[in-house]
Amino acid sequence: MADEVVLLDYWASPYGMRVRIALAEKGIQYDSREEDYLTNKSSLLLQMNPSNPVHKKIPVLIHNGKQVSESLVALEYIDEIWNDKAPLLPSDPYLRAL
Ligand SMILES: N[C@@H](CCC(=O)N[C@@H](CS)C(=O)NCC(=O)O)C(=O)O
Repeated sequence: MADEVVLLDYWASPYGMRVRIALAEKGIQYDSREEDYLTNKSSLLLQMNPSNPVHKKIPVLIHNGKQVSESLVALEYIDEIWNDKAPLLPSDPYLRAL
């Protein structure tokens, strides 16, 4: 079964851009949903962001129904899930930490 990937995003968000670049590097097809994140958060954004309960920020990556918030965490997740091409982060833990 093909992966279902949705990104709750806003075009000008540098955090969203980080996730968009990661998905592009990996060649992942995804459904991008533009959010009015300041004044009118969608019900999907409110529902899919339990790990950021106060601000419900974008971006949120939704992979086969499971949410990942925080762009750096999403980056690490993308790198681990689609690990067959285009490594994004160094494999050495210290270099990764830097
Ligand atoms: N640390 C977060 C920052 C994300 C962030 O600040 N997103 C902003 C848009 S660029 C947001 O959704 N703000 C909504 C709010 O604060 O209510 C990340 O890296 O994903």
